[in-house]
Amino acid sequence: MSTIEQKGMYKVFPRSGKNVSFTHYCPGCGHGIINKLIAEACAELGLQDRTIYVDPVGCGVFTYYYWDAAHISAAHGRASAAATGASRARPDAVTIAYQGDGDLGAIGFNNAFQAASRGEKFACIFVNNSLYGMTGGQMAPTTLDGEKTTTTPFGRDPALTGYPLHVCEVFNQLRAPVYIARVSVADTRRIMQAKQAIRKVFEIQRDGKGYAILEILSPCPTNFKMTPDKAAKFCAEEMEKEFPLGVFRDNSASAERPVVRPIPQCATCAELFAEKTVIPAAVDDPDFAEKRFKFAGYGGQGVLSLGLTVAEAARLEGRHTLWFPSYGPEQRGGSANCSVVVSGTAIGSPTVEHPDVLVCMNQPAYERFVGDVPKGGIIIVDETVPINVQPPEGVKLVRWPAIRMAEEFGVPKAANTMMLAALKKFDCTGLKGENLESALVASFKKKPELGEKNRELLRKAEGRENVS
Ligand SMILES: Cc1ncc(C[n+]2csc(CCOP(=O)(O)OP(=O)(O)O)c2C)c(N)n1
Ligand code: SF4
Repeated sequence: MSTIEQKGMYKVFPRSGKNVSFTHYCPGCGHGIINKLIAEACAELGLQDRTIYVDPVGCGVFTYYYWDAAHISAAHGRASAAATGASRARPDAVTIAYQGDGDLGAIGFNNAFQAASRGEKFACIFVNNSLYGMTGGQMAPTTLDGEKTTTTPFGRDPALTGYPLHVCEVFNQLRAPVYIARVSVADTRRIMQAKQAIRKVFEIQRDGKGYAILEILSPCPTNFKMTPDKAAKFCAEEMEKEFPLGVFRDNSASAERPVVRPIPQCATCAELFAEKTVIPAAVDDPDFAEKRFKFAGYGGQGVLSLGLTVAEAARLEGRHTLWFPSYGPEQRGGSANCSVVVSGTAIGSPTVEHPDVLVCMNQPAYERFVGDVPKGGIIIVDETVPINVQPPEGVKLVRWPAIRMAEEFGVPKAANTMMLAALKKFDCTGLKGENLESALVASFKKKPELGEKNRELLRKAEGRENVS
């Protein structure tokens, strides 16, 4: 790719701490040409301010350094899933998923195929260079019969590894896609055709018409182990025998704008959306010191709802707050934890690596997180947990009889309410006690009698003395 300034691209690419004006692609790589064509089409159509590129893992990974528009980096194979989310959240955006043939054809095939089947409103630009370029040239689903790769050193043998995958032809079995085509960048004539097709998929997205996929045959001289001209020839001659160029479907002229998708109406969502109207905005208060919490135990011990109660109390108080659950694979008995952040200003990340307050309901949870608590922090641990690992210096440890008290009160399931009592008693949250109580009661809104019962138990537990 030349160093001449290109439309739709940044002027310099700040890679590896340097400002350079060339890309990372190998000489003769099709990605470089395709990147330029995409950037030009986007800029020429005046769509830069509306475009969201979803970048892959593969040799195309650095497109966020090159294309001047919004970007999301997806995990390997997940660009179509991320593009689904982006285009649903921003229906008026022009969303472009850029994917290699390993990315889309192998690990990401199902989510790409299902997105196409649902007719998501984005375009997939699918770069087929017949192998895994970034990782050193292994076989991909698109590798040709007899093609040598690092994992098929004697040539791909269909008896062993099957036949090349024809993505356009397979997607052409689906009803929803509006446009399906295959082009190439092997020579100038083909590049000009590719440019037209790329413009077309941008136009389809600009006009909100639905799903489009454009496969682009692309040379990879490095892993073909060929000079750029020989690699381009291989792409034009050998790859096209297996993957003929052409437009498989073009319904763009007749396609209507897809209907706006309704908000999902399962009971929980309906409740959340209904509530949304009454949630007051958080009030900025830079004097309120941010607090980070981790609540951990087994699934079924109520640690997730305990965290949610603290977050809800923060919300009632007009604080910024986030609750972030993490589940083990089991519904009951597996490990579970959640992170809660309460802040006087907007919160950047919901993850909590160093909790100021750690609440542990069991030994594995304690041993997993004890070392993460910083100086000045507090750990509240159920008294049944043996303390085989000492907390870091300057961290206060409270052993609290949550499980025992809940049993004594005749409500064993209320051990999490007992923990809330400890948080209130030792003033760990920085939140008003009345808000903690209200949040607790609100968490039982489907069973109001339990809400009041838990408030009563909370007050009883809070009055508990002789805690080690
Ligand atoms: C989940 C996951 N699995 C595997 C990898 C390793 N990996 C990185 S890129 C890649 C394949 C890239 O090939 P392709 O999608 O064809 O793109 P190209 O590099 O050829 O443009 C693989 C397997 C990864 N990063 N993440
Ligand atoms: S390895 Fe292949 S696909 Fe990757 S940048 Fe080099 S030529 Fe392009």
